[in-house]
Amino acid sequence: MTSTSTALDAQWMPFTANRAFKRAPRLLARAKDMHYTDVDGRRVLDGTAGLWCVNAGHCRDSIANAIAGAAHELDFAPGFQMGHPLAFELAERIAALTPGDLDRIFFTGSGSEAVDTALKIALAYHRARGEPSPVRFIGRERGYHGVGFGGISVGGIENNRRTFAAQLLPSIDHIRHTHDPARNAFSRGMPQHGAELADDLERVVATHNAETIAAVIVEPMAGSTGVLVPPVGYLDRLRAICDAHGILLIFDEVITGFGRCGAAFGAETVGVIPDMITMAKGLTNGAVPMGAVAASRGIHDAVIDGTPSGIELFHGYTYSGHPLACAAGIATLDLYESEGLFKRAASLAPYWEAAVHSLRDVPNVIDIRNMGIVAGIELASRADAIGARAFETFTKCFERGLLIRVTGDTIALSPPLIIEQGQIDELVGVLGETLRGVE
Ligand code: PXG
Ligand code: PLP
Repeated sequence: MTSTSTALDAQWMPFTANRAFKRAPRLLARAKDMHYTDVDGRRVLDGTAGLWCVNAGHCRDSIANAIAGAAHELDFAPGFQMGHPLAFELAERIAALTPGDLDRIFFTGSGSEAVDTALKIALAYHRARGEPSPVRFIGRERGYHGVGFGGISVGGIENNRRTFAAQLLPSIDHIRHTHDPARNAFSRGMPQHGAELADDLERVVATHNAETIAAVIVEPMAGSTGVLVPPVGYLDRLRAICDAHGILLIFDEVITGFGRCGAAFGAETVGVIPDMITMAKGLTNGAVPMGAVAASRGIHDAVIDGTPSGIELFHGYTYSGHPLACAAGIATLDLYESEGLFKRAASLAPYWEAAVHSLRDVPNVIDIRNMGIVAGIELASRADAIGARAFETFTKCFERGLLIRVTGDTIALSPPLIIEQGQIDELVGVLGETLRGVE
């Protein structure tokens, strides 16, 4: 006998309560623009852009056609010691969007792989410069950097680490997170208090000695942990401390990239240029898995020119620069440009901010945070049942035709950037009504 009697047994689902899901599944059948349709024909407004990735809305024809074209023309091309034009074209297109001189692009298959790649490039960079001692990585409490062993090691979400703690990377430390509800609750946009939390990096530097630290990795806006918006001045200060000590700064922009924060990258929104950016999700509008690392020219050249001959970086994935992903990426960047979606996100952000903050007086709401087209709505937890109130809200919203995402007791909203004002009203209206009916 199996534990469930349906055809759902074989798939071991990711980040899912498998038994509960299979007792009461939520199955999506189709999607178009701002909506999903489930297998029962229910139309669901997408308040989460899938999983923060479908920034241009679902099933866009130009992207679908580009993928189909590539599938007919060049299904796969080896990326090791071989290449194909689409990968070079997409790299150039990404390089044109990245800030500063972060214009050397390494392709991966996901955000997790992008993070592991960036960490490896950091080690390779210091080594290529004849400095073997910087090996330590510094992450941040509550950070999410995917699920590879590198990513969970620098990550700061305890649930993602606990089971695997015996085998995490050995030389890691974390700085403090920036969540400070006592001073910043219900901030609109970047909170005013907390720039000085960046000084926690000085504590870590003093503990370990700057010469042992290879890189610091943070999300400009921490999405997965429940939308933690950086305090004004915080990231500038982190940048300054890294510069003072020769430490590389990596921005993990898997969520904040591609318009989510009202510009191509979060780095541009906050006006701070890191040494590397990791990206994924919105790179292909979620249509084909793909991630990438943008490295500064200095990092790239140090590794490439520092190697006398032969392969300069012993790293890469079968699917690095996959033709279908490249075709999807190029078509996606075309759409972002032709529809001006990054600017659209920036100009819609004030309306979005006002709409989500209208939920302030709804029962159990203890904080609302926003940046670009992202919002975190934090609920008070039930005694001994962390996450239960938010999860009940999630299932009830779905029944009413709205997809939201919850993490702990925080509701995270990140709709496609094509959302109309009327749909923002609908999203916030359904969520507010639902919250009023959840004890
Ligand atoms: N870095 C960051 C900052 C992320 O947000 C990853 C790395 C990993 O990317 P991949 O493609 O390997 O999943 C992520 C992914 C959620 C949620 O609802 C967030 C992510 C993935 C799935 C769900 O918070 N972030
Ligand atoms: N495991 C085995 C046995 C492999 O041969 C390969 C790649 O050739 C991998 C894992 C890595 O797969 P990927 O390149 O898709 O990350």
